[in-house]
Amino acid sequence: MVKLYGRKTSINVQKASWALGEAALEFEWIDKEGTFGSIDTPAYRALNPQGRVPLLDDGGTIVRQSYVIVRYVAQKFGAGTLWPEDAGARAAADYWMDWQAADNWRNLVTVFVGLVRTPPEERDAQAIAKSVAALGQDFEYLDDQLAGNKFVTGEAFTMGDIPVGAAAHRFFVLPIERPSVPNVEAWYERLQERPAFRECVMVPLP
Ligand SMILES: N[C@@H](CCC(=O)N[C@@H](CS)C(=O)NCC(=O)O)C(=O)O
Repeated sequence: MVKLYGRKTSINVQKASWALGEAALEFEWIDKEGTFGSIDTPAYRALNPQGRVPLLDDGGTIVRQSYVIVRYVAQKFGAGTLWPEDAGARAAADYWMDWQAADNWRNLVTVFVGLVRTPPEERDAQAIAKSVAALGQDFEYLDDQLAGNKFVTGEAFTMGDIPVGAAAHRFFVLPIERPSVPNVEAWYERLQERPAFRECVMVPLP
């Protein structure tokens, strides 16, 4: 059976578990209820010397890095749905995955770490405010994409929705000012109709 390592409160683990849930795959979830650093053991470091989660073990095939896991699960267990077969359609899904990883992530992580992980007296208010503004712009950009689209690449849910959907959940639950993004809100509500999104992503902030 496929094994997923990592605590459910990690956004990177959320992407992996949500992908597995969308593929309707039964899997063993190791350290689901863990906390930061809980998997810092020699046995785990033998699987991932970086000591990071998530990690997927598919019958001895070890897959690391959340976006790689999403793609692996999509291709192996969700071909034709999560993983668009057409190269152009797949590039569109890849675009939104890479946009989230390369552009949106740095804004989200600055706000998340600043407001959730940093005690108030140690916060860099200026850096947080700058990233809150940039994050708002990110979601305005996504809002334009979602005008007339049910999901990020069109009518159907694909792997392209997964990293952006996990980021959107954090965007909506963080205590920040947000611009008006009605298309993102409608899509976020559509995501909430999906059991795997509710179970894997809509968990309280750590
Ligand atoms: N680029 C990696 C980042 C992995 C990462 O930073 N994971 C964090 C959790 S979000 C981690 O393992 N932190 C240590 C811990 O949770 O114990 C990925 O996308 O998988």
